[in-house]
Amino acid sequence: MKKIVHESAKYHVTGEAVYIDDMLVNEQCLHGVLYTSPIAHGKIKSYDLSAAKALSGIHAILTYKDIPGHNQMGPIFHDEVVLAEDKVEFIGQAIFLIAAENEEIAEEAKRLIKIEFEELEPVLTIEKSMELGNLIQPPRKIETGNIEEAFKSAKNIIEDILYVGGQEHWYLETQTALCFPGEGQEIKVYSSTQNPSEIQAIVSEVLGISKMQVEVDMRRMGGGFGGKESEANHIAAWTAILAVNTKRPVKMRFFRDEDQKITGKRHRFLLKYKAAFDNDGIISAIDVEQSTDAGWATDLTMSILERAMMHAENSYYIPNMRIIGNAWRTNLPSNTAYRGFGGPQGMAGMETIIDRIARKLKIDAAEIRFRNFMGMEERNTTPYGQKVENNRLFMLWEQIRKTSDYQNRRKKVDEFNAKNEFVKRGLALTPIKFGISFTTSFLNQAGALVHVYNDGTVLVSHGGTEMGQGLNTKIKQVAALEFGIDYDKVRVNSTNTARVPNTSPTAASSGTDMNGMAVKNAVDILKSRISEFIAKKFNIENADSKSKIENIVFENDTVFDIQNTNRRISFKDAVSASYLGRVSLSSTGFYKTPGVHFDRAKGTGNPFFYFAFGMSVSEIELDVLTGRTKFLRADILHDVGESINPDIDKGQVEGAFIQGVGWVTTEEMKYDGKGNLLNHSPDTYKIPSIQDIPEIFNVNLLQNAPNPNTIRRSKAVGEPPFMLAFSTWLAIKDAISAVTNHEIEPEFRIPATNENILLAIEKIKRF
Ligand code: MTE
Ligand code: QUE
Ligand code: MOS
Repeated sequence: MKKIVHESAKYHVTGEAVYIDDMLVNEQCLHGVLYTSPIAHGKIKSYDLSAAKALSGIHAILTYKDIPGHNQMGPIFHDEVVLAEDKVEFIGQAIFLIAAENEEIAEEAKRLIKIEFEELEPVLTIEKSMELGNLIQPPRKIETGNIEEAFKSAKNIIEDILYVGGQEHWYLETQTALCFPGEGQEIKVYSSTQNPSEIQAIVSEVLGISKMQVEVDMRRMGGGFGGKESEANHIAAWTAILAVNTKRPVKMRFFRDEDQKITGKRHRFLLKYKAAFDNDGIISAIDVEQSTDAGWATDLTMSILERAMMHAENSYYIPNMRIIGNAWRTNLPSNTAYRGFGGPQGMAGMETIIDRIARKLKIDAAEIRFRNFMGMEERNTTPYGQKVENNRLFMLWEQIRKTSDYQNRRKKVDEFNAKNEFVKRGLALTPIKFGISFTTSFLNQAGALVHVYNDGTVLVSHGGTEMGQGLNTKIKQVAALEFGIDYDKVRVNSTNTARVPNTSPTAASSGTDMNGMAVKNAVDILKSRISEFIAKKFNIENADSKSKIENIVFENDTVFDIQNTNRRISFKDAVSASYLGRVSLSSTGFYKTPGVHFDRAKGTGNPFFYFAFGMSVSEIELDVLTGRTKFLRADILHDVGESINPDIDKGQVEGAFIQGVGWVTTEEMKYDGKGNLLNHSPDTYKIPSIQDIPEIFNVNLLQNAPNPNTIRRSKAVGEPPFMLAFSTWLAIKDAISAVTNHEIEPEFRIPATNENILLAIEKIKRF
């Protein structure tokens, strides 16, 4: 296979790539700015906008009363106002919208706004919200077997709480939107969004117009990571309201600190667990209660919680399991989708349980994992009743144990720790199993629109969005491979709601799976039309034997009869002949994932089309006196089926893993007692950088593991490798635990920051 680089790589490097803020606009374009709440909870008593409105260069200062349609922008539940009415519920909540000639004038107007609040007590922690009983939606449950019975007959039981922290998305391009009002009610919206159809829905709702009036266009995002799935709705709604009000193009973009303070993050979780196991470490029962911080509004929280619950067993067979899910309301920004969509938080509980069983029984944790793996033929049902097919865990286990030299290194680490008092090493091997498909079944559909021009070139539109993950590169490859033409003869257009309607978000790692299939469907339709015409043409030109439509093949830039390969025409000539023969050279395509369903009330079903698997081994070195860690080595083996583009997939695995490492190690949100985020820029919020990459980093894709019934036998890759970072997290725990020669269970949480590590060491030393 020819090596194909990311279709935007050159533009990214040269700066030619056009992000929304790079689009050419003229002097008519106004700048939109938010006036936001300085308090986390309170009532708006009064305000005065007159001085601000009088400022020269100000075109509009709007309140919720100026919204032409509904004051509502919740994606699923309608509990999210566009602009505050009489109360504010988090620091950073939008109250007024400002449109000005430039950002400086808008900032000055902000200073001239007078507003008075009556402050109320804010709820800033999950514990406090639980105390007050502030559930944001009804609780959820998944249950299998009989945990009561299993606990009664248990040989060993462990019980504890795990805190799992949130995470800031840190996409390089902050939230942005640009709107152009048109004739009548028409409006064109450029939005940095993973979900153009939802932008269309929200803009039409807040403007009180129908969807046919709203065209949303999205060329590329400078990263999304889930942070532009529903979060992008807000800035698009605000920009659209200002554009319609001023009858001018309006652009809004957040500054980094503003983005970090105002937008939702990965959900933090508090996991309460109880596990029963025998003396070999085989788990018989788990009871887990997942409590999450929804923030002030529901947003995607219930879908995220659902996915957390569906990953509570990770890669293991748990015959008796109960998973309760609760989402709590707080006075913080509404938490949202982030790579893994709850899966990482759910799996963290399971990996902690395994690790604790191993320490309690003094058996290597990797061995305990292996003993509890989901089976190939039996012991292979998830708590929600789906059978795990094409289980790759054993393939991965065999290979990574060898390539990482796990057994030897385990011995070496133990020897090293026996000899060193102030430096300890830690090693861990962890697996992942991640369900592919939206658990909300209707979202598992995609559309495409493929045009073949009569010069033999192809323009592809599809419902997915490019955020750096390489979707458009893979789509280009799929179209070229299916047409049997050169890769450079295909271009993928921007994502546009006027070309492909009613699309799902590009999320749940299913972008290539679904849009790739929709594009293939369109290409198949076009190929059959062209084949029919070309078969006839061959028959007219050669009277000897009949060419049949089924025998026409598209390969190597040509179209030929497989029965008589002399009957051959170039793709370009076939297309131009078809055009002259009045054959339609444009087709839509559609795909829906077969067989997925889930019954929420019962908590059972087959929500996933298939599972992605991976395994990793991490080794770290810990300075016991300072709590500093050094990442010595990581080995990763990840299953992407038959890769459409191995370089892009490897990039996804590395990127996801390191993003996961950031989550489990250095990234931590700190709030003051009033709900102010204290670390809202990269100088205090520590994302991974080059020094955080392991000194030895071996990343490999599992070979000879085609995925049945997917586009070109590939597998989704975007989110699953994020969770490979559990090996890094537990390697750190292993090193801490070595301080007392594994006699005392250390206190541990996500993230294992320098500070948290040092506190854990101090605590076990004092025992
Ligand atoms: N990779 C890059 N470079 N940038 C991103 O924003 N988002 C991730 C993942 N990989 C992301 C990324 C997330 S959260 C998802 S769901 C998938 O990409 C979405 O794209 P896909 O379905 O095409 O894999
Ligand atoms: C994974 C996901 C999403 C999901 C379920 C997953 C996701 C998403 C939704 C969702 C659910 C209901 C809706 C809606 C979206 O569910 O990203 O608009 O009504 O947006 O398992 O990534
Ligand atoms: Mo990814 S969190 O599903 O956008």
